[in-house]
Amino acid sequence: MSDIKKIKDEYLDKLSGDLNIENVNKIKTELFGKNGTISNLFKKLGSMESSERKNFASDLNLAKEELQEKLNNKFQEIENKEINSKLKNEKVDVTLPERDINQGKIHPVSQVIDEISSIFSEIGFSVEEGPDVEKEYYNFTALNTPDNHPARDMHDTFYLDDNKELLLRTHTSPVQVRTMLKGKPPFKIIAPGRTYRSDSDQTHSPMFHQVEGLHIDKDINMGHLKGCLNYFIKSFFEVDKIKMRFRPSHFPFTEPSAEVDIGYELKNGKIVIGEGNKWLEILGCGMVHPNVLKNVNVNPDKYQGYAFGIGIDRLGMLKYGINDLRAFFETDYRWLNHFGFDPLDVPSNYRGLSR
Ligand code: 2NM
Repeated sequence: MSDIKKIKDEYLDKLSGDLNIENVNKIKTELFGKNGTISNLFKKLGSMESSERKNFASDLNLAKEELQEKLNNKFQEIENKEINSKLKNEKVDVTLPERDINQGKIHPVSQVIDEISSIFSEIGFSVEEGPDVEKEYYNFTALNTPDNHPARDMHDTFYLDDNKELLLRTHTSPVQVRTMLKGKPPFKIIAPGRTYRSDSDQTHSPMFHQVEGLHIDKDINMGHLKGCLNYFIKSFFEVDKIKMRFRPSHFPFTEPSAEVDIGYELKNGKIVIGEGNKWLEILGCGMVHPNVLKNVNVNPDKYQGYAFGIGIDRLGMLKYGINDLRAFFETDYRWLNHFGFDPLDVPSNYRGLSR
């Protein structure tokens, strides 16, 4: 028997056994690898007499084809076996109970910030953000609130160092300061975000949320302020008409300054915004003080405008009938499930802001 036939029979026999994928791969290498038995026989062809070569080459090619076919069949056989055993063992048990799906909820504060941002962007305001940890200068001094100013005590500031140079911002006004310092007028922005004051009771949380607005341009006056706020309040509370009054007030960064109340009435113990003869204070505002404009390199003889500050948490409580501020920040899932918003729920007044 020729060498070729012996080798062929030996390997066909080997490949008939019960093999796994590693065994077959090993045999493949033994035969057809760089130094494989068949590969080496092909190398011999070059040094053979032509008379001998013809038969040898023919036998070798036939053996090669036969062995390759056997190898392929073996690979296929093993693969089929695996698939069949998977099909047998990995059945889906349709009688198992379904898994719980935990759909998250959007916190009322996030919801209200989205609503406010949508409303103001409709009338040309863009949204700006800044750091929670602020420099004393941006939070107070630039806002016409010098070192000895009594308004500083009013804010119950959390200072972060002994020199009182770093603090947790007490309002989002420093965002307006930063925006004006890095740009040129006109400015038409709102700044929503977290704010901090050392104050804690049923209606005050040491961390709370504010949105402040700023509109600076040539010839902006208090009429624009009234129109803007009137539009915002109606839009936010989804009413056609609103009762609104401006009470004189004082802020270091505005002159004149005012606090705004809106009319409401109690119906079955619930607050109804709009008509009624009761007043609810909801925001502070005014015309930006010329000193503030000078501090941010805006010429107050050319440019002026209004600013306002609104407490977001209270606004959300009013709109969605939530009565305890502290529950907002207790991260109680039962509360969030009740008062939170479905991420896929698109409200009828949705204005296309994506989160
Ligand atoms: C308020 C009330 C009145 C205010 C002022 C500024 C700035 F930076 F332009 F001077 N931002 N926000 C402002 C004015 C805030 O909150 C009750």
